[in-house]
Amino acid sequence: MKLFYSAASPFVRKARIVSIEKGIDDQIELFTSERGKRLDELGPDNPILKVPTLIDDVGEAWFDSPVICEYLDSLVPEPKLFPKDGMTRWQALRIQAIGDGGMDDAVKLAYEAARKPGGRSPYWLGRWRQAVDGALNTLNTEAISLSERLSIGPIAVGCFLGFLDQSRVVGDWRAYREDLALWYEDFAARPSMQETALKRK
Ligand SMILES: N[C@@H](CCC(=O)N[C@@H](CS)C(=O)NCC(=O)O)C(=O)O
Repeated sequence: MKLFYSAASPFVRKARIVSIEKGIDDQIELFTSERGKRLDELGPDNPILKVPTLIDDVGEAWFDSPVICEYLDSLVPEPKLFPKDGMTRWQALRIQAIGDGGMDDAVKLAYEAARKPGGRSPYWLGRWRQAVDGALNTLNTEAISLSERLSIGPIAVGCFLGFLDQSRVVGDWRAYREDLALWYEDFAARPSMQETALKRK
C-alpha cells in the first residue's frame, strides 16, 4: 500500500499510528506529497487533494483519515480500534470527531499564522481558536474516559495534542487542563507516538 503524506500533518500521523498499532506499518510505503504539487500527485486519486491519501494493493484510493483508519483497522482483527457496534463504537467516533475537529481548526490557525499579519482574518482566527479551546475543555472534562481502552478516539486526540505542541499555535494548552495533560503524558510515551513524532531538522 502507498500512503501519500506530509511529515507535519497530524492526520497522516493518525493513519500511521493506526498502522503501527495494528502491526501492518511494514506494508505501507510513504510518498511525500508537496503542497504545490497536490493536483498532479493526488488529483487522479483524491478529488479533495489532501493528505493522507492511501492507495491499497489493488489501486483503490482511500481518504480521508477516518476512512483510511477504519480501512486499516479492517485488515487485521486485533487490536480493534473501531469498536464494532453499540455505545462503545459511538463514543469512540465521537471522541475521534472532537480530536479531528480540533486538529482541523489548529491546522487552519497554523496556515493563517503563516500569512503576513495584514492579510490575516481576526474573525476566522477567533472562530478557529474558540473551536480548539472548546475541544480542549471538553477533552479535559472527559480525560478519564480516554484511558479506558485504546481506540480511534484517543489516537485522534493524541494527534491533536501532538500538533498543538509541534505548531505552538495556541500557546500553553496544558494550563488549567491538568487531567488532559496527565493523560497525554502517558499516551505520548507509546511507541507508535514516539515513532511518528515530527523530527525537527
Ligand atoms: N479531514 C481530513 C483532513 C486532512 C487535511 O486537512 N490535510 C491537510 C494537511 S494536515 C492537507 O492535505 N492540506 C492541503 C490542502 O488543503 O491543500 C482528514 O481527516 O484526512
